Amino acid sequence: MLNLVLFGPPGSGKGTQSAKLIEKYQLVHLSTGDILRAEIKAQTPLGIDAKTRIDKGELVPDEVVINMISNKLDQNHDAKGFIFDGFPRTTAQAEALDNLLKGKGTSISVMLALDVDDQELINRILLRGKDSGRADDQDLSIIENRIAIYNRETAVVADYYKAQGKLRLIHGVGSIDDIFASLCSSIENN
Ligand code: B4P
Repeated sequence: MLNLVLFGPPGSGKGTQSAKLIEKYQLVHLSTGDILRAEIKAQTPLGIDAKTRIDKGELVPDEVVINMISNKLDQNHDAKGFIFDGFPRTTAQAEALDNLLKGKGTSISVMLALDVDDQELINRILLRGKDSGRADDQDLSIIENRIAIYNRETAVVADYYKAQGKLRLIHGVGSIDDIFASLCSSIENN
């Protein structure tokens, strides 16, 4: 199985590149951001609680997202592989993911980490905020909070995969197609 973690700060291109990777490698896409937004739209109790956190740029509790991913893995027995987009975002989530995959006799193949400077992240997210309708995309202080939380709690997850020899750093500024080509070359030379 090909199991990819697509990693990077908010606005680094995870969702954008996931769409292209899924098409090329026929993987099942598991985006915790997308799943949470679907829960918010459906106004489930989980979604109502998640919205208060997401709108402030905070992370949703580990146990909530770990359960979501566990359910999605169970629903996709026949997958050729998975692309984890926006998950794991903490070391506890990374450890839980390793255990879930181990229970299914598989593991993460590689972590692809998109590297983008903060000002570019802010510009991209504000631009998307003009039509995304996402409250967390429209306010500079919320975007800065998301980036600060990334630096404080999420960036360290790269070290977790580095220790396993699975981290690949990808320059994430430039054309979407050029970045996609770098991602594919990292996957195929893995
Ligand atoms: P996510 O949905 O994961 O949102 P994101 O970090 O903003 O990344 P996204 O994938 O959407 O953006 P992309 O970089 O593709 O998370 C949202 C929130 O949900 C989190 O803040 C958190 O509260 C919660 N959450 C999610 N997962 C969680 C977890 N595991 N644990 C706890 N909480 C969790 O694209 C950004 C923009 O850049 C787009 O408009 C795109 O068009 C543009 N872009 C992309 N590539 C570009 C390029 N090369 N050049 C120019 N623009 C580009």
